[in-house]
Amino acid sequence: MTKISIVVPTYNEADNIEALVCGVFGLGLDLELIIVDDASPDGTGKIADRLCGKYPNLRVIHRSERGLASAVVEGFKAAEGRILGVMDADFSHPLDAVPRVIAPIAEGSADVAIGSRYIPGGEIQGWNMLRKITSRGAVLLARPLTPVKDPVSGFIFLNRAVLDGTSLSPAGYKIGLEILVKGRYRRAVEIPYTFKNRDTGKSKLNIREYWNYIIHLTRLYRYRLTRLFR
Ligand SMILES: Nc1nc2c(ncn2[C@@H]2O[C@H](COP(=O)(O)OP(=O)(O)O)[C@@H](O)[C@H]2O)c(=O)[nH]1
Ligand SMILES: [Mg+2]
Repeated sequence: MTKISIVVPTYNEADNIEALVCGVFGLGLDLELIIVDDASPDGTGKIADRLCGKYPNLRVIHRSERGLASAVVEGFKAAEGRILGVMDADFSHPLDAVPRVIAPIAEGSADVAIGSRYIPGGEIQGWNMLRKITSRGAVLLARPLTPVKDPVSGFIFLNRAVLDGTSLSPAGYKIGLEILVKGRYRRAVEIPYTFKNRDTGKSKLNIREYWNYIIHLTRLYRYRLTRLFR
């Protein structure tokens, strides 16, 4: 079986982390799980450390700075798997969708597989209208960068070779978009899934992250343009 490294960024996920770790290992896949915690005040990092005694394939990286996407980059650097992936800690990316998103990479039919809410069969449950509109707006702003319908997805798997020779420097949340723009891949596929808004804990998405997204987009457009005219 191909070894898979799943990176889960966490900030204040004390209510979710144990169930998530248990659920991921319960999938029965050959995987390592890397939690990257940014000094969560609610003790998520400590809970994760404790779980390492129970799950030999669990590792925890502790950082002192904040940033979802940069935490994932840190996790990828430590990862040993041939397949890399990222998912949230709050069960918004359902466990039963994980094998479906990994499948195209494991089978070799794609280099990047994106869990997608914006293709037929995909759905979002539990978001208010404002959140739905801002997400659609974020997708529109990224449209010229990639044909992928859900480029702001945080549920994504890839061959580690996709990152060879790349230098990832995402600002904010959108690790998937960073990979889609800078990664080296021939085929990216989207796998529909139902995003379920979290039941416990709070979203960390705030106005600052909207601003980070604009900064991130600016960098990615500049990156794309400099390569276009080289
Ligand atoms: N390491 C790290 N993880 C973060 C940070 N912000 C959010 N996360 C994690 O990233 C995932 C998605 O965040 P969430 O707040 O649920 O965002 P939403 O689903 O877009 O509302 C969750 O697992 C969070 O714990 C951060 O600054 N650092
Ligand atoms: Mg969430």
